Amino acid sequence: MASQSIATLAERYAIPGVATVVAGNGGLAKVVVSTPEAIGEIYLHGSHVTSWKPSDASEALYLSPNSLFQDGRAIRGGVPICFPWFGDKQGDASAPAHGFVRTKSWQLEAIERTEQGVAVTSSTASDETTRKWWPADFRLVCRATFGHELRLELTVTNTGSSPFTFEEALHAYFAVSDAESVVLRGLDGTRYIDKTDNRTEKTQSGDVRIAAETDRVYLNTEHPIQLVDPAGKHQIVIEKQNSWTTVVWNPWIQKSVDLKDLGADQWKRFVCIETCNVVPSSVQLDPGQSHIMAAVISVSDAGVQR
Ligand code: TA6
Repeated sequence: MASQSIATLAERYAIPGVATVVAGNGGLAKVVVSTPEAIGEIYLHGSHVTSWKPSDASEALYLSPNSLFQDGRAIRGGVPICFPWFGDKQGDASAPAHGFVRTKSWQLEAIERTEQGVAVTSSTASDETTRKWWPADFRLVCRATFGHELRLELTVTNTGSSPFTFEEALHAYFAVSDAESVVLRGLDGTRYIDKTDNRTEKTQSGDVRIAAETDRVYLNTEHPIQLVDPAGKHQIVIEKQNSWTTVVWNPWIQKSVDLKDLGADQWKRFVCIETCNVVPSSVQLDPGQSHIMAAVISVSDAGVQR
């Protein structure tokens, strides 16, 4: 299907005074939502949420000031969608990191007012380009609901005639005042793969703090995560559904410099907490089957326990 023009999208899907479609950075189409409960935005490039700010709290998501907004490149920050693999593709160094849907242009399907907020639904599917990288036939639907909470639902459907196994992640960048001062609660005693230490498997002791490059896959956990940012007087809770792994990432100083769409000192401004199903918790779908993974994010600026 030809990509839908921004004016046509706005005419067809906008809700006057609530949500519309505009040209965002790089001229990419984005849906902007503004209600008494929250403001937010999502690009059709990658179905990429780049902002969510409930009316009674500060912006919850980090967006790099150096992010690119162009075909073939992922937006740095917000909530990239990783599918059908996470990180580098096993056995193919030429394949795009984190799969290929975060750089595809998704189709806008609906903008609806619901009890939970304004729901923006977009979709993408396998085509001749994706089949070059991954032979399966699939359809993805992303439903992002902007309200007092940010609710993200990713539905994967096997539209082919053979089973397939995939990884998926809502690779969320959460805004913090200083990554070194935040505390992540909810993973005490959980086993994790430490990707900064030759993928050694370890056990989390107590709260997670960022004191160096941090890149961990927490295993067999559906536990909610509380991100406490005492310096910013900010607290974020991430609840998960149908997700059995949680990734925590911060690039620290050198990687922040090396990543040109991040830049020096940007590592201080975010912590990634990723609702996901990655190895060893990949998901298998038989033909016709669907799987829904969800993250429900809430934020409060008051009463942060130190
Ligand atoms: O989620 C952690 C991670 O896999 C890190 O290893 C790092 O590569 C990060 O994702 C960012 O990946 P990207 O391809 O967006 O630069």
